[in-house]
Amino acid sequence: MKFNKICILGLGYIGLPTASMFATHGMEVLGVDVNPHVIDTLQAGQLHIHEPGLGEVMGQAARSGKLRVAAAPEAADAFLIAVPTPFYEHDLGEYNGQPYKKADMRAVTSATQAIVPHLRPGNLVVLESTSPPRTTVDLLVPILEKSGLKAGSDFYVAYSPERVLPGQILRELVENARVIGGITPASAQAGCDLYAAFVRGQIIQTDATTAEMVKLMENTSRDVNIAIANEFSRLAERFGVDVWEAIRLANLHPRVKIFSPGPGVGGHCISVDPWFFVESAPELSALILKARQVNDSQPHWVVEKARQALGTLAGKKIAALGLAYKPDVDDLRESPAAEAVILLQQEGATVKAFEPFKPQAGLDGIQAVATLKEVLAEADLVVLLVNHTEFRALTPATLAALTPARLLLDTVNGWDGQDWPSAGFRLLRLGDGK
Ligand code: SAJ
Repeated sequence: MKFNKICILGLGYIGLPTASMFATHGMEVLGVDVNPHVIDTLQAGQLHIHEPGLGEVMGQAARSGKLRVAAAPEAADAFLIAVPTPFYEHDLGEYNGQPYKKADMRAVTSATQAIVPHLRPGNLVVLESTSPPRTTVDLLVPILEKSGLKAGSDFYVAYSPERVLPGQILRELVENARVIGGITPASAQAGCDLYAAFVRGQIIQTDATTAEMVKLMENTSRDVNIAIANEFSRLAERFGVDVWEAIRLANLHPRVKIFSPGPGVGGHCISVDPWFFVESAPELSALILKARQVNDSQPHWVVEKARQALGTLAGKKIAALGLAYKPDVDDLRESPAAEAVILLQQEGATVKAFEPFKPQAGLDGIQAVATLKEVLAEADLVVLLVNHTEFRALTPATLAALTPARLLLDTVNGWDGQDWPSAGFRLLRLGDGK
């Protein structure tokens, strides 16, 4: 199949790079977003998100006239949905007395509804948003068929998960293998024809529900692996072992790959997607639920470590290094670092935080300062919450000159291997029972 014009709904971390890619590979692309701020920013030639290299590709796409942005869709050959699928913050489900989070599919529903008036015979609709199993067949298809057309015979429908790593999106969009699940084999083939425009990795065809499950399995297995690393770190502290040393030694085994413990699991993917399994079949997802609980409780573990270090948290001044959900990104969504800061404050500490990738971060209830100097100026304890390159590079001498604190809590193993005691510091590391 040949596609000349495509319409991409949702211009976030996935939709915008994807739109720019199609546009720089010869297609006419209309990018759609319901947020007027996003449209205004993009129309002014600016970006509303930070992703290395995106500014150049988008600029190139816009200058060529192939990429336009608008608030509503238009007729096209293919429609691609890349809107967020968060969970409801307060509307929890319950199974056997255990609460679980439920997917908020409102953005997918309304994006699909917005396509209906423009749907023509021969069109392709692709869902990219991470979604609970069976969303394509049970949610998308019935809405699209309100057009009077029959899915699978009059038009094609496919699910294709995005699997790119924030920070490396542009490279991974091109190089990663792409799974395309069609509601019919012809739908999968249409999806392959579309993505072949720029994907250089393998393109594999399957059915829509398998493709949905593949995506959820990838992120869920990562979450479960991180949970066991976090549990190992607690066990190591109990038994007087340094978990980082133990993990390094265990990973010498050719078939063992233990992940890294840390202050918890954040971001918009790994901490969210496993809930889609739990919600869809709680009676079959006991391990997945437990892993979520372990990872979600990890910021509390950080607070306990801080309490042990200081005796009491009440009235203590704490400098928190990092608010992002992981190293060297500016994304603060579901960040365990931010959660740890809030919890420390609830225990009576006065916390200042510094996030170098978003120095003006305005997070509710968090006092974020704009410089490293400022965050360190008055502190009893310095907590390293995100393993940013910039923080890892700090030497004992530099830190000693910037802060009166002589107590350090490293939750990400960023400061191991330096001679902290000779600069007068006591270094505590999460997972280090020695
Ligand atoms: N983390 C640990 N220990 C580890 C690895 C990660 O605590 O050993 C934490 C990170 O600090 C972070 C969280 O987990 O808080 C998630 O980070 P991540 O780098 O594991 O993943 P994401 O959320 O940035 O991106 C993931 C990727 N999925 C997989 O690697 C299976 C990416 O390929 C997906 O495209 C993305 O989710 C997504 O959009 O679903």
